[in-house]
Amino acid sequence: MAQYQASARAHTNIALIKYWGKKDQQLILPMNGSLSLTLDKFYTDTSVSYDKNLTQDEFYLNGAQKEDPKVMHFMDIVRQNTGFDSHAVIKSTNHVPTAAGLASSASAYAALALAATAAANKKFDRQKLSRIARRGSGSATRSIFGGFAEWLEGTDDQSSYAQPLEYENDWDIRMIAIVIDDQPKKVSSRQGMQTVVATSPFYSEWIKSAKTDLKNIKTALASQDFKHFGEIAESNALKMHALNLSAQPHFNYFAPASIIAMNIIEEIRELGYPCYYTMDAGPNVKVICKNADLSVILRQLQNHFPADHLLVAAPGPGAQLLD
Ligand code: 2P0
Repeated sequence: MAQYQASARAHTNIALIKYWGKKDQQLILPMNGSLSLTLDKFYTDTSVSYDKNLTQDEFYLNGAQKEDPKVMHFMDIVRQNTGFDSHAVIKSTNHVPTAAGLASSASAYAALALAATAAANKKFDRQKLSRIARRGSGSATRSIFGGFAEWLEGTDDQSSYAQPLEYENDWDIRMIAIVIDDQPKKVSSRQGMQTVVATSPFYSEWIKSAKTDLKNIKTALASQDFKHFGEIAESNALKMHALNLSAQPHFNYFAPASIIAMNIIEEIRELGYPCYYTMDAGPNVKVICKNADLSVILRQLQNHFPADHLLVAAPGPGAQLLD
């Protein structure tokens, strides 16, 4: 009897040029292209097992059964793409260090896209997998790929997908996640970006500026200009957060310690160690630096934050099937 079962692992990614707004809510088409780094430390393992006797999908997260309409909707999209219309038992485990607050829909939907299509005996190429993952969560589009990835904004379902950016460099890049808080965010990414698109008076300038940032950060990557690379990433993140401050109603993801962390990174930089921060839809601050400077930067940060709140990650691989 044929086995309709597969398991996959996908790693989370952190955007250095941010996605923050959709031009199509249903297809999840972004307003601008984005660029990210997939990380080795944080990932999701997901198994999918189709069973023709089931009348609906069953979803378990970290061992507990969940009612998650987004997952059910995503499985319908998978069924449209595979033509295989059984329901499934889905078991997902997030491998994120305790209390990191870094669990992400990026790794979740990238792993589910691969496991759910493979379990239906479909071997889709990465471009197609990236398009399917996009329908679950925008940032998942990029987690199909390892290392640096660019999500091409596209104009329709066919043309909006991620691709790897394979530039040679000797940076041996690292990302330090400074764990500030692991509480659930007050405003979800989905809601936050929608409010911003609808109300920020700066939104049209953001799109122009993000497009320029994307072009320039790729030039910096190609020319191995780490200083310029980091400066663009940091500035792009702050512009995204400025949108939130300018929305109606306004909101923000800063905790007091987020601001302290950003100021400390700027001070470490003034000591001569290149390091740059970014922040997403939560208070944790992520810092990029070269491995050669990592120990000095960590030592400086340890003067302000407990060592176990400083998590170091390196570039991680793309989504992969598990045995
Ligand atoms: C990003 N973020 O580019 C941006 C920057 C957070 C801040 O993508 O609505 O969970 O599911 O597409 O992907 C987080 O938002 O939102 C995100 P949906 P998603 O990584």
